[in-house]
Amino acid sequence: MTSYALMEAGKTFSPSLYSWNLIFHPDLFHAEKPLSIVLFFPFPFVVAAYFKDGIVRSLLTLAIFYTIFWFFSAQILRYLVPVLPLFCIAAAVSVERYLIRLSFIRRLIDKNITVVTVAILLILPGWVFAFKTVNHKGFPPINEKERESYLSQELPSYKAYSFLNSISGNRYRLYALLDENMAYFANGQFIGDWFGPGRYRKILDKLGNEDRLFNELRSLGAECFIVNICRLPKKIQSTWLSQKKWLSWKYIYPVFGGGNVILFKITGRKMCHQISPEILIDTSLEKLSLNEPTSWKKVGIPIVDRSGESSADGKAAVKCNKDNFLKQTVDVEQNILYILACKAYSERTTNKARLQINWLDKYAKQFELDIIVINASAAWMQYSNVIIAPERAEFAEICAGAHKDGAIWFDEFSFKALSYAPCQAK
Ligand SMILES: [Ca+2]
Repeated sequence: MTSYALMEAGKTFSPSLYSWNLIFHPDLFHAEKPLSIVLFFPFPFVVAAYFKDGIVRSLLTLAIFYTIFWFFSAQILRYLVPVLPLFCIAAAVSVERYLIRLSFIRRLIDKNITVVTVAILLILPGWVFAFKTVNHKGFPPINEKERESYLSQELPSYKAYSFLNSISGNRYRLYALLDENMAYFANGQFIGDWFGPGRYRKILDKLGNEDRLFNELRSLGAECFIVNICRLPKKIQSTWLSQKKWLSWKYIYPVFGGGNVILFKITGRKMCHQISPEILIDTSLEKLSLNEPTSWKKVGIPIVDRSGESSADGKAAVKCNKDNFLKQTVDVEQNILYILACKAYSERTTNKARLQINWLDKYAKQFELDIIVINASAAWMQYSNVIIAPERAEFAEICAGAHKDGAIWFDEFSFKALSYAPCQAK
């Protein structure tokens, strides 16, 4: 629903700026879908009618009170939708009062062609949006296989719920942190929202302390715990990815990772983890031939610096963007958890690093991928995440680049298998 960054949109209040942003910058209000541009055009008529027409004034006063309430609560576009009909009626009355009563306009609307043209113009933005959506995403899925694929692509955490449903059916009680929109896909009981007994605030401040987190989750009756890492507040996300405190937890341990989501099981039995030897070759990019890492494959022309001035370890590091990066292919076992780690920094902190694993089948053909997007720091920092190798995976192609624009420096990669078993009494 909301996020800590969300209130940024509402620091200053200007009705005209707000109307403009609501229509033309809906992303500021976490809009799932944009509002029609048609809503913007009656604005001058509505303002004029407000001072002269009792009906418009009544409708708009109600709409304004609701909008003020919305402004000081969660500024999410869909929460404003209930008041839009009031605005639409006020807009229709205003346009009728001040536009249609003009004689030359009245002469125009007496013609059928005018009515049809206006009707088409009113519905056109919706059709343009639908056309763009289908053009970009294709038609909706029509069978179970297509549905799974579509949801996995559209919803970063969908695979975690699919995994949980497959191993536990509907016999689980899950606490999902920052993932409230996925409640529909959980077959078991689902807890976690911005408000109420399972509100996020109670959990977010306990992520650094397993005992407190365990007690809180258990008091809610949770048996599983999902963390949507990409929606964590920036500071908490940075600490989560760089310190990986969850790795030392004994009673909350990961069983699934992927798409920036980790699914943990909560148990009363103490669990210990085991980490395999390093799987990647030349993790620090030091083995060079003609200034190119010999164990990594280049895509495009990433910049390899071997002066030692840009490296986190040894002499060499690589600067990548979204088109120019390194990748390395390694053997994996399906349904095994892996920890992927690297050190990264960016000269601009607005840049985002992108760790990507392409999963390849036995024919070395890619059939799935996992992407981890990291807010880059201005200094070298280690980032790590846990990912499960999907069924059919025989190889993993580890890629490191920039997410969208910008460039990221990388060094010290790591890819190791992770497993858990009950701790043995000493
Ligand atoms: Ca290095």
